[in-house]
Amino acid sequence: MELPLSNSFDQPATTVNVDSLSKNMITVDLSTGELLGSAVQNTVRILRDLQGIFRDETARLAMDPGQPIYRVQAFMPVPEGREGGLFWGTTFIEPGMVGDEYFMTKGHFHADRSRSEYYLNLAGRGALILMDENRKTRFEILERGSLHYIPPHTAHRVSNIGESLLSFLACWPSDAGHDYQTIATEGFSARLRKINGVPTLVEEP
Ligand code: S6P
Ligand code: ZN
Repeated sequence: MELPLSNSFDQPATTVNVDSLSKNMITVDLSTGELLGSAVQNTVRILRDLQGIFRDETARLAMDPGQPIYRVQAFMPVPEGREGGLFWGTTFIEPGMVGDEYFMTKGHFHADRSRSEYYLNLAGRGALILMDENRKTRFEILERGSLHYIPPHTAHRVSNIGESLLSFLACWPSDAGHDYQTIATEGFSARLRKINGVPTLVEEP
């Protein structure tokens, strides 16, 4: 069967055999968020990769450096940096603690500060920590089905505050880019810590 469809996402439409469509097809397992398809890119972050992220470096160094912390899948149908496209991804964060902090992502501003993003939580319980450019920090609870809009000019990171794997879907502009350096040097103004068993946002001194 012949269909007028593109077999490359940023090329003009051509006629392709329907059998080849499956090569570019992405599916989402709606119970876990797992993206399936040959175009999916995978990144894994283990504890060794997260030097300087957690408050208690002594606690981090006492743990297995190979401990998986989080994994990101991304579908990027146009080159990163190109205006007008959209990327799609799933992040999976393991349950666990480093000292009194939950396993969490590195966190970033978008390199183009005007770019926003959506998160949709699928499984587990988390906290989306948001910091504006005046360093005002707040958090939103992620639970199954919760949708989160990350406004422009807002750094974002996610902590797994539950006992099971956390997974959430994300959609962001292809020209957003990632500024990790600002967080690496200045951090967030507050950290989400487990205090008397409760996730509590604590201002940094
Ligand atoms: C991309 C989006 C997510 C994160 C992912 C990991 O803009 O916000 O896909 O990349 O949750 O976090 P991080 O801070 O290590 O990129
Ligand atoms: Zn982002």
